[in-house]
Amino acid sequence: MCDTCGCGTPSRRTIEVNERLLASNATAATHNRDHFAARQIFTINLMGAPGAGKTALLEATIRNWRDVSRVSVIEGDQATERDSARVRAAGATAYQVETGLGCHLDAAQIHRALHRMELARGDLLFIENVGNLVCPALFDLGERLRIVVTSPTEGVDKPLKYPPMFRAADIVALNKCDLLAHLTFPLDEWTDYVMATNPRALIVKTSAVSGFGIDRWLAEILQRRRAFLERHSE
Ligand SMILES: Nc1nc2c(ncn2[C@@H]2O[C@H](COP(=O)(O)OP(=O)(O)OP(=O)(O)O)[C@@H](O)[C@H]2O)c(=O)[nH]1
Ligand SMILES: [Mg+2]
Repeated sequence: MCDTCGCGTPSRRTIEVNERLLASNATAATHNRDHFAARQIFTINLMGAPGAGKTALLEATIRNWRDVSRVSVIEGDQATERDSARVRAAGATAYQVETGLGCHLDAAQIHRALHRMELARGDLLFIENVGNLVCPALFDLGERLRIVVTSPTEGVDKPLKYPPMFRAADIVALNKCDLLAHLTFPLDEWTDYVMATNPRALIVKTSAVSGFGIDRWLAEILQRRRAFLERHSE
């Protein structure tokens, strides 16, 4: 059972504790969002199941983004610095949060990370959440954009089985599209499930391995960052 996000038995006490937890998280998230706005740091919360290709997409993004701004990454995993090492090798500044038993990142962890890493004005900041299709959807981190990375090997039914995660998404990236030719994955059906769960989500198809869709992926991020910078310029 997960003690920190309340996916265990919902007794009255558990519900009260969870409400307090989420209220305190919301306060910390607002503080983070103000911090990012004051420094013109466009922040993206990247969520998705373990192995969907979050880090692989980050590596492709960092390699193709260099001239636009610096890219910084906060990596969340239960253990190891492996993903931080990968994004550093691709050219980003990275800070690793090891959550131990925790199944998601929360706004207080992001706040602590902000004060320990060297963020610069105008950075593009990615937060790669702990691989998990459940708990990260509940925790606002103060980000401006929420992206769910998913892949056809996870099966067609994930938007129906994990609606809070897909509902939280501004963008749903269907990664590993290079594998579509080898799998039985009814793309139209999956698209219908995403749209039924969250009609406002934008679907972007990518392959971090072949490079398919990366230009579109970058353009969508660039466009949203530009709008954010216009709103928060002095
Ligand atoms: N064929 C194919 N493989 C991919 C693609 N993207 C990632 N992979 C592979 O999928 C595996 C998992 O990729 P990661 O980037 O580590 O996935 P992740 O979502 O960051 O995983 P966690 O951080 O553990 O949650 C690796 O073996 C990648 O090489 C893709 O577009 N196509
Ligand atoms: Mg990863």
